[in-house]
Amino acid sequence: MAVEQTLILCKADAVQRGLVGEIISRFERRGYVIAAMKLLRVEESRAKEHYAEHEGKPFFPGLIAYIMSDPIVAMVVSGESAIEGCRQAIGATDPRKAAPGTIRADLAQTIGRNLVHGSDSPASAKREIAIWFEPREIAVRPHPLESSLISD
Ligand code: IDP
Ligand code: MG
Repeated sequence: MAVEQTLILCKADAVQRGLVGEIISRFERRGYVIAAMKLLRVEESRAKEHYAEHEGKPFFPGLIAYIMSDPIVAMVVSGESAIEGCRQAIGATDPRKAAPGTIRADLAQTIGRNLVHGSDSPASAKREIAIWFEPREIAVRPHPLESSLISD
């Protein structure tokens, strides 16, 4: 186990539907910490860089249009095994296949509007965090469990 950082995006539909607070809350309640966060409109070059692995797939143009259709909220979330843990909290790519209790199962309906992005590996997290944040924008914050152990 190790403290990891992962890149989370509340995609355009999450902002449009007013679900950003609900989504952040799910990560916080799980014990993860927001290390960086911003709301921004995505330009095409950054959208394509972020989703480079999907270039050429039939859904790629629609995916880029979706991510650019309204502002998004980008976050760095940290915690013990945060990369896998956040993916688990987000649920399967297709909301119809996602487990109940996950963000996508509880709040989304279709694969093309599945609300959230989460990095899928340490290499992806490193690459993706660098696309959205400068190092100085990422705060080092104590984790709740660590600080309670220290203060007790
Ligand atoms: P992930 O978001 O669960 O990691 P990926 O396979 O990396 O899923 O796909 C990236 C995003 O592309 C998905 O979250 C979804 O928004 C979109 N996407 C993936 N497959 C499809 C599809 O078959 N139709 C429409 N959109 C898709
Ligand atoms: Mg992915």
